[in-house]
Amino acid sequence: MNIAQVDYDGLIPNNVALGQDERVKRALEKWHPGYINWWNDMGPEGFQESLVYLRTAVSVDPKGWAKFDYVRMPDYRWGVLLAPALEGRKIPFGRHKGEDAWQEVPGEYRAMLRRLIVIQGDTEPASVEQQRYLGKTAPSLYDMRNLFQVNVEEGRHLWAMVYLLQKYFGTDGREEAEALLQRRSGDADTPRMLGAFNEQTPDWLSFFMFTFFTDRDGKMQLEALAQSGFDPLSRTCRFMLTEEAHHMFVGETGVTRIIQRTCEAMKDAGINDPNEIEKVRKLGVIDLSTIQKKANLHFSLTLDLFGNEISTNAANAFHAGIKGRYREDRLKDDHQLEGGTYPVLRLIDGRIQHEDSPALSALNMRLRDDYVGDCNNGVGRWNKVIADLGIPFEMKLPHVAFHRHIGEFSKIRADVTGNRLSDADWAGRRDEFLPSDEDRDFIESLMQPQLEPGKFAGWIAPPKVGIDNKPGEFEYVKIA
Ligand code: BYC
Repeated sequence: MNIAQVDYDGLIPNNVALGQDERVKRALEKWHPGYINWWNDMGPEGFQESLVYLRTAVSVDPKGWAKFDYVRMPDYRWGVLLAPALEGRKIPFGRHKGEDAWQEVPGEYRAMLRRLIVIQGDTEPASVEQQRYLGKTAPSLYDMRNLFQVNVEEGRHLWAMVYLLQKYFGTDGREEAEALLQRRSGDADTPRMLGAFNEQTPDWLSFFMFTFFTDRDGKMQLEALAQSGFDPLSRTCRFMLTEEAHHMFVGETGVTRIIQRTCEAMKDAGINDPNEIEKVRKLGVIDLSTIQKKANLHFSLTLDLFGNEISTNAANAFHAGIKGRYREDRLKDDHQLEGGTYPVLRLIDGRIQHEDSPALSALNMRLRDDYVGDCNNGVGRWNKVIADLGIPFEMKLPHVAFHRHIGEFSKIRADVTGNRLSDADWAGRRDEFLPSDEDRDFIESLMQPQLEPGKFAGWIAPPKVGIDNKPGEFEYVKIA
């Protein structure tokens, strides 16, 4: 079998020779109806009969893996796709460094691996649940199509993790696969596992911020898991990363187009001062300081996804060869980190300061620092658009101690520059930093659907190019 090609003959498209693996094939076929029920209940509301111009993977070859066509979302061919095996691959880090990569789950690491796979799997359907009402307020058919593309691919990422659970974890894998369909984002009794995945995504600015910030955590975590000594996980994550790139494109260009539209409208109206919020809002665009507040919210919620500053879980996972660092294979050190240290920002005697910590225990922070660097590059690109349009405003990431719910800084209140605040000061100033009810109402008032092909809502600029190089008037969604 040619691993690069995907077999579309059976119920479940795959490039893992599922036809020759009766046990797993049957388990996945049994899971399939529950998945479709979940999609119908919790997937995009209101557009399930519409024809959406979606890409589907036909190969895992990085060049030309996707084909585009009109599909009804429930008919999307969700499947199991792994990047090709690298011949002779070795475990790249930790105490087993240099040994052959595992093709089966090593018994002593079974629980740890299962937990990481379940957590990763849990985020995927959660994001679909969070975004399920957005189709109704899409600013264009182009954006609606991108939302649905992201949604079906998050669905496929769930399949990716469920395949690993069903194939490698026996009865408990099957139970976990079932539970992934039972939990619900934001549910009081059966919430999703990580905090940020229980928050709402009430409007399109939030959606773009989520795909910019939270999908970027997805990228970092998948890069770290793609290094895993457990080869099926590594191969799964490597293919997921090719899909993830589009999600971040959606976030980055979405926010950029909003910023661009705001700055253009300000220029046209002769408003140069970004603090003239009411005047800017009267133009029907989102003022830059409200965009900054949304960025503050989504960045801080996403930082929580990196776990605690000092983490034995992270140390154990690295030591075991299960979860590496961001792009471990490009780093130049001993890949074992047993003696080294890493500077971690901590709360010491009430003050926020760096402390050298054992490198193994600091791995969550190392990944988070890489993440912050990656976010800053994106923010730099937003700022270039603002500067090119001549508006004196700079977007900034807030301090990592700002508005945290996990880790050291969850115990304190801090402003966006990292100055500690009393509870009373925080209560008084919160709306300076985070979207207020009034901000939310204003954004909501703009969320009117624009469903005419080639047209865009007034608060967002059109994209530079279409999806699959389609022209501006292209009907990305044929609404049923
Ligand atoms: N919320 O040792 P610690 C994506 C728990 S996004 C709730 O610091 P660790 C996507 C923790 O479970 C990427 N609980 O944790 C994006 C632990 O509990 P137990 C998703 C939390 O393990 C957009 C305890 O606190 N993938 O793909 O070092 C759309 C001690 O914590 C949280 C992954 O995250 C939290 N935020 O780090 C769609 C990769 N943080 O076990 C998709 C897999 C910590 O002691 N997951 N806790 O009861 C991991 O690598 C790690 O589990 C974490 C946490 C980095 C999340």
